Amino acid sequence: MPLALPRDQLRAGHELPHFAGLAILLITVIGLLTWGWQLSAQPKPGTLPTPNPQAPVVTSYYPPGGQRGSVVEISLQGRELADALGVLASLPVQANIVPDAKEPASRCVVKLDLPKDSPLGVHALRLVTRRGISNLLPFCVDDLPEVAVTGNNRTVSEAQKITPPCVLTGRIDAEATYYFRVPLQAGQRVCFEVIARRLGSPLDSLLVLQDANGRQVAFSDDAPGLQRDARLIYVAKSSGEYLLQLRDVRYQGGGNYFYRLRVGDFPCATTTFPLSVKRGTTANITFAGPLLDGVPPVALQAPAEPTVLGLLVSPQRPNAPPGWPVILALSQLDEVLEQEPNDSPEQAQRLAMPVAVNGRLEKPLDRDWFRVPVRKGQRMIFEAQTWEYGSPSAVFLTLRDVTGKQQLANSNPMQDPPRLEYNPPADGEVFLTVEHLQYSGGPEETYRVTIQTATPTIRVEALQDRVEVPAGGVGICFVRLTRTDYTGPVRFQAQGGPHLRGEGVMLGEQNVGVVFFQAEPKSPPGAWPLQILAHAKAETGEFVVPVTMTEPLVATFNNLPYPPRHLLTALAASITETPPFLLEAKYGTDRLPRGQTGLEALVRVHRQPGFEDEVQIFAVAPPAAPNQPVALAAPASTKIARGQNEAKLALKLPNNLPTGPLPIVIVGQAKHAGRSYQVYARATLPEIVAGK
Ligand SMILES: [Ca+2]
Ligand SMILES: [Ca+2]
Ligand SMILES: [Ca+2]
Repeated sequence: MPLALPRDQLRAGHELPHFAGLAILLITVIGLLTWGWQLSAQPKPGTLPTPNPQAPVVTSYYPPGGQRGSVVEISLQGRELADALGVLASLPVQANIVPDAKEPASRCVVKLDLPKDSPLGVHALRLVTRRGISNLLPFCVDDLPEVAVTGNNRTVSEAQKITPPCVLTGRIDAEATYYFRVPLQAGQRVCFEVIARRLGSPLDSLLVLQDANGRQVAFSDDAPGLQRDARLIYVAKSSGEYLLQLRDVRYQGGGNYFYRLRVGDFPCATTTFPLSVKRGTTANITFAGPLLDGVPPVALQAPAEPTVLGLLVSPQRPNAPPGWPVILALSQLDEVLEQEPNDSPEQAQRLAMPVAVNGRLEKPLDRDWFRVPVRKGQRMIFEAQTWEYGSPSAVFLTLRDVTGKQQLANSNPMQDPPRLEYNPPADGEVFLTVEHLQYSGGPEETYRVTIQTATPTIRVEALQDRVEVPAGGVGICFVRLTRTDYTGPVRFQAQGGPHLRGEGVMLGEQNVGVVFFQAEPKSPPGAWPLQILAHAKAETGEFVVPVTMTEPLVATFNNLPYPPRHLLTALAASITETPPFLLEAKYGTDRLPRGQTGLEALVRVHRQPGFEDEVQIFAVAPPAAPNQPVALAAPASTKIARGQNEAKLALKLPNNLPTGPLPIVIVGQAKHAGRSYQVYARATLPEIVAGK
């Protein structure tokens, strides 16, 4: 369908170089002007900066999914949605944005053309405008035909008739139960699988199946491994019309309680098996979970890029509907499979080091024994991963010496992940056993245990999921570092598309810092996947860790404990139109002795012709981290008066800052021609140094 506006200008999409499996296509739509919102208040030191006031924010959208090979029309509501350029997606799609004729700032429709070969699963969409990029919108791509739920099916007599295979899409109101009639033949197998929590919906689904006589024959609240989504599997005892009920477990509901309910005879994987493969290798992947009969292994080549953390893999029988995909993790370790029988020390499987062993607690009371070489004084880490990979297993690890005497066990059974640290008193071997904490077992009770010597590692979390940089200006991202046996410096290198670069440094005592971004002048507005890598140098050599955005992603997915692993690195960068002013800050010194609490910055504004307005200036510091207080002891603000070009900003620092670049950013806010602007100052950070 052609676009509705007269000045529509379609530009060929920027097909970007293949980048972490992401590709984007931008299609330009010129919309209407919109009014900015109010200037935000000065944030407290230690809180995240206020978002770019001109960036689009999507507060609701529907539907959150579609069938591949079709065009899906997604209605978006929010603010600053006008002047959209397109969509940044974690899968190759084409998007047309149709602004609402009456309220272009708060409503639009995204027409998403999903290619037939789109990978199934939960993907990420963001709306891109000339002035910023939106929050991440989780979006499902499925293969099953879609059936919209009428919403009137709230009584048995109004039950909606459905014919498998299909996926039902709808929303749940508070206090409501929804009914469906499903004709089944005797012996027919059917699975009902809700995708709601796993898509970021707050719905805690519950399913009940009744036979034609009104007798309950199956029930599911929280299916193992599905993070409170319901899934039930039933083989019909007699032919007839069955009745399915769907509701929230606490009868809650509302506009964002959306769900997708897959119905059919498809495989129901909970994890891949193995759970992880080594980067750059080829592997044959099988699955763990119910209804996997006849599912062939999937051969794949694991990408080598460190920013790809997981791959979506669907279990599928030939000529049958695909099961919902599970996420295969990627690792740097050799991944081996357990070899049964391994139920006794005599049968213990010998493992080389370092390694990750992938196993299953196949039957109740299964115990898996492994024999691991150790060296005196070489500290070892044994860590089990289950829940974050989708496995329902609660794992109990023990370590025994060769005489069978227990040395260690994970004493806190709910520790996530279960972990043992062992300092071998002599060269030799130890026995590792893996058991189920509740002695249960089954084909879906998979686990992965990594066994390695304690080596320096870091984990870096971005405290925001997107970075916006005006053409010719700067942007920022706060990052938090968790160090394990590493006290050296960490250097950040970031890239978002062809015109945007970022860098930052944290020294040995610092655990929170800033990555600064710059966009070339005259860069076109648009958005790109953002890759931030942390480089660290240990005695054992340099290592590189991708920066993840776990906390923002957990929030996006409505506090889902384990948001999709493959989206943990789905950060985004956007280049926005040049604002009417840019800022530059010069600190009074390059090197600041630790303990000195006063610091001054001179802030200059570079005004575009026609911009004379006052600019409010203030400083922002990231939240506190271990060993590192908030870098501002008091709020700091000033203003550059109308027609003036500079002002001094006095900063008060705590006296116990760790050495390294001072993690402070200076922000300016102004209103101009009815719009609110927020601009970060270009600056070289002074370095806190020990002594005088
Ligand atoms: Ca549930
Ligand atoms: Ca086993
Ligand atoms: Ca065993």
